[in-house]
Amino acid sequence: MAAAWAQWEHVTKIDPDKPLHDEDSYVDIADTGTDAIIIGGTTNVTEARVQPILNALSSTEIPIFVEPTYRPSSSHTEALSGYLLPIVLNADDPLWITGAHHEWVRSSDLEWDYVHPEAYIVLNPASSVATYTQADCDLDVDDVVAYTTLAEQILGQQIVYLEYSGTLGDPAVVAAVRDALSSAQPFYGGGIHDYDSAYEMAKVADTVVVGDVLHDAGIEAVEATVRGTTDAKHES
Ligand code: 1GP
Repeated sequence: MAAAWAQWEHVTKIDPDKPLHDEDSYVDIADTGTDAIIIGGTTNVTEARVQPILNALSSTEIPIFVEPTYRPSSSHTEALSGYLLPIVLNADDPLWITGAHHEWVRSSDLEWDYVHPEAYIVLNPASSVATYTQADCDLDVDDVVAYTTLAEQILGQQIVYLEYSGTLGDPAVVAAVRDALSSAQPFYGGGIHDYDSAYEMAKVADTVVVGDVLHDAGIEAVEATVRGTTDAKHES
């Protein structure tokens, strides 16, 4: 069976710590043309904050995954397609490599069919995720490619997530990651805010993720990023 994310070209990430823009509502996101929703953020992705968002989205068909920063208490409910568990390969704090995961495995009753790891490489030193995980972002393209190959060939990861959260990354680095992978899927996230930035990154990554644009500029801006992604993938 193909992975849930095999067909994802555009993903919208909801940060439960941030309000939506203006009068936007969560169900509007499902109508933008985005392929999936991830509920995730660096802090406060707690069950208390996630559950109301799941409730608001319960009438939609779109796949919804959670990147928890809490111990998941159950791995699957009707509104939730599953969990994506980040492993931050370049974290200096081992809590974000195996530490938190070890605790979750010890203390949760996880249904493994609904839990999927993502191998993160955090590349914006100014981002809160870099601060939080104490990520070593001082990496050249060969370092990033080496983490990519490590993720796929040594750790058997199926998703390699280049996380430039808050800033638009270097397309050459993203392309190098894509070219280094044989079957794992490259995700790109960071700084996509309009048609052009989405188009540029969708040209070099299988899956692009938008986050801040949802909260800062709203649904119409997300729609523009969907159009940029679709055009990059399907123009003749
Ligand atoms: C964050 O990769 C996502 O985890 C998206 O980044 O918020 O910069 O769009 P932005």
